[in-house]
Order: sequence, then structure tokens, then C-alpha cells
Amino acid sequence: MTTARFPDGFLWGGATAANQIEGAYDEGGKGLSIQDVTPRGIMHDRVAGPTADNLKLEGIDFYHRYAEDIALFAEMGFTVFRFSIAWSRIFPNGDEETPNEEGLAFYDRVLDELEKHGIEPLVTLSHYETPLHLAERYDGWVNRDLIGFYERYARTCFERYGDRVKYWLTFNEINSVLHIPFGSGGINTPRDELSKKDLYQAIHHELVASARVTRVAHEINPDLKVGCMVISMPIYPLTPNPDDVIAVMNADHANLMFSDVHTRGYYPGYAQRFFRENGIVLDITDQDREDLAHTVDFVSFSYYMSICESGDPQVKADGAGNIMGGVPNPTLAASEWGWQIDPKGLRIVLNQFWDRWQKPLFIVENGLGAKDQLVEVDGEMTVEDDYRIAYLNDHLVQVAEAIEDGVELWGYTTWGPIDLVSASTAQLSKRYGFIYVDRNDDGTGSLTRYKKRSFDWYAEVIRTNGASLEAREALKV
Ligand code: BGP
Repeated sequence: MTTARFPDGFLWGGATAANQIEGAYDEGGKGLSIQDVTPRGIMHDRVAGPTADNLKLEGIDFYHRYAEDIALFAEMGFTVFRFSIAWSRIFPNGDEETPNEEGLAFYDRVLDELEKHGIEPLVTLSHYETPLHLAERYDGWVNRDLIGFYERYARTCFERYGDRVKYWLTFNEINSVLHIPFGSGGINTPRDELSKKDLYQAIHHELVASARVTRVAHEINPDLKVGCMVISMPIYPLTPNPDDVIAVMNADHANLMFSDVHTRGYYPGYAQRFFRENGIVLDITDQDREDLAHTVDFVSFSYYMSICESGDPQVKADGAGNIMGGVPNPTLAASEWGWQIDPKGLRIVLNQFWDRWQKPLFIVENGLGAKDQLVEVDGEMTVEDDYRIAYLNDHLVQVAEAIEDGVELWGYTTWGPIDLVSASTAQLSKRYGFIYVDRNDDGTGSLTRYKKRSFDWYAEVIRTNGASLEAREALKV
């Protein structure tokens, strides 16, 4: 047993995204989003229109089964549930003047269900699901008009749900646009044709939009808490060579610029240098500067892995690292999808973020994507997912250490508390859930839900506010 101490009122739960669970891609007046044309996942090229092999079109049918699923979350004792609103349910094309009432009503019903079970909603406004029309007609966030469309959408949500939803996130993993311009920023220009100038102009528009709607939320209701959401990624030097440490510093700057701007309200000096040296002259208006000054209430982030960096171009080239680049860490094991498992990295990143910004933090994604085997035990179908329990246990032990270190942390939501469609690969076999969903990569399956062994384990963690976690040495290679 550990002495893990989580503060009273610590929020425990799980996180999802509309496009990975809802399905019903063309029901209720919904327009198409960029997810409806990326059947192989957001790391891969788009296709012309929706195709039958795209698992996201049906998802796990949360659109029709939300009440049953939320009841299962309540059974685990969730006190928070993170989900996203599909922008294209509210504004099907993204640039309309008035919202789609049927879309708004769907999220009313989801909120009713959460309220019934006393679960606090945590809502992402944009989770990799830009309306397709905005990508095709405007080239997504490259175009300044997106700021206005997004503001209208966010305002609609704050006005409609602001008295029931306190916690809001503006853009999921906003720093991912560096790697996936279409999936993250709705930028239709193919990646190899996109100039650095256009990419950073798009980033600038997103940062301004995020800050502007933070102000709007506070104007509508000063009690609302608005956070940014970034991919966290502790980066270690591959060796003690100072060149490797400089490589780490540069990689950190590229990632942390997004939350630096969100928390400080302006571009830091290292970003100005990067723009200067790359001939990037951004179009920044006085209004933009004023908007950016509206900083976030908290910083939220996903955590799955750490990476190493090297200053040696040869090592970097050879070292096919994790999905987000970098060089593999020779001391760490990896998941079946090659994501390196590093519980202590979570403590490191919590301290780094807290020391850097002194803003409350929220871990809004963490978990293990793994292939599960459905088996029968005592007449019940289940999954004996001890590997998932070990992963989550070891990460949470490090979270407790960070809290001990003095980090202010509001809550923890595991990624995919119920199996869902993977963002990077669009597979269902990359499962994260405490709840198994009977659906296969070829689209077959009954969609029936089954509790895995981790279901009761997580319920116990929540019931004891972390006291049931076990301090033990994390997995070694
Ligand atoms: C994050 C995304 C999520 C989610 C998660 C796991 O990057 O915010 O949408 O899917 O990663 O990734 P994957 O689904 O690719 O395993």
C-alpha cells in the first residue's frame, strides 16, 4: 500500500471524444467533419467522402447508448466525465449564422444523464473534429475567418450549457497541429505543400481564438473555468552531451510554446527568435494581442509517453522513435503500438508544468492501448487486463508523488474508459477501456458492453480516493 494522498474533492473519471464514440455521423442534422474522411486515422491522408470502412461513422454508438454508458461510469464512481461536443452537430458546415437545435438538444440529454448521477462534465469544444466544410472552403485555421466561426460556436455552447458545465477545454492537444495539420487544424493543404508561415499563422489563429473564447466564457459566467489542452511529453537527453541537452531545449520550446502563450498571454522570446530565423512574419493585429492577454484558468494535458532527443543528426535519423518523433529510450519498455511506458515521466511533467506556469493542472488523458481477449469467467464475459491495471496503478502512484511535491492538480481522467475508435490508427482493437465493447476492426460485433477486470479496480481507486494504489517498481525492459 502506498501513502498516496489525493486532495478531497479530487475529480476522478474518464475522457472521450465525440468522433471516437458517438457514431451517428449523419444523424440529427450533423454535418461532415474531417473525421468522416479519415478512415485510417488522423495520421493518414484524407479520402474524398465517408467510406464504409471508417469505424468512426458508427463509433461505439454512444449517440444512442449514452445513458447506458454513463450509468456504467457512475457505477465506477466517476465524479467527472470528459467528452467533446462535435462542432459539426451544432454548426453542420461551421460557417452558418444559427445553430442546429437537434445537435444542441443531444448534448442537453447527455448532460441530464450526467446530472442524474452527480458526474461533473468536462467539455472539449474542439477535439480533432473541425467541420469538413471549413477545411475545404477555408483551408481550416490558416484562414482568419475561423476565429469568428469558432467564437460563435463557443458562445453558443457557453450560453446553452454554461449553467451546467463549469470546466471547458478549447482545443484538444493544440500542439499536435505541428504534426497533423489536417486532423488537428482542419488544414486541407497537403502537409508537404504547407509553408511554415501558413502553419504558424494557423497556430496563431487558434491561439487567438482560444484566448478570445476564454474571455467570452468569463463574460457569460465568471465561475466558468477554461483550460488549454496540450500533449505533454517529457523529453530526456539521450546522453549527457550538452548538444543533446540543447536538442531537448529546442524540442521543449516547440511543444511548450502553445501553453506558454496560453498562460502568459504573449509569445516568448524563443518563439520570436524561431519566427525571425525562419523568415516567418505573422499577421498579428492589435485586437489579437488584446485577445491573447486573456489567459487560461488551468492547464490540462494528455500523457502517454516520454521521448529522448539527440543533437547528433545521424542518431536522430536512425532512431525511429515514438509517434511524435524523437529517439527511443533504451531503458523503457513499449506498448504493442510502440508507445514507451514511463510512469515517472508523468511526475516529471507535472512538476515541470507546475513550476513553469503556477496554474492548476488537470490530467485529461492517460492510459494503455492494448489488444484485449474477451474470456468467460464464472459465466460472465470479461477481460483479465492486469497489464492495464499495472499501467494505470504505476502512473497514479507517480501522480500522488507529484501532489506530494506540491503540484496543484484538479483531477485525472483516463483516456477511453470505454473502448473506442483510436485516433491515430482508427482501429477498435487498440483498446483503452474498463468496459469492453464488442466491435471489431472489420466493423462486425454486437456493440454489447462487458466489464473488464480493471472496472472494479478503478472503482476501488476512486472509492478510496487513491489509497488502494500499490507502490511497486514500474515495468522494466
Ligand atoms: C490523443 C487524442 C485522443 C486519443 C489518444 C490515444 O492524442 O487526444 O483522441 O485517441 O491520443 O491515441 P490513440 O487513439 O491513437 O491510441
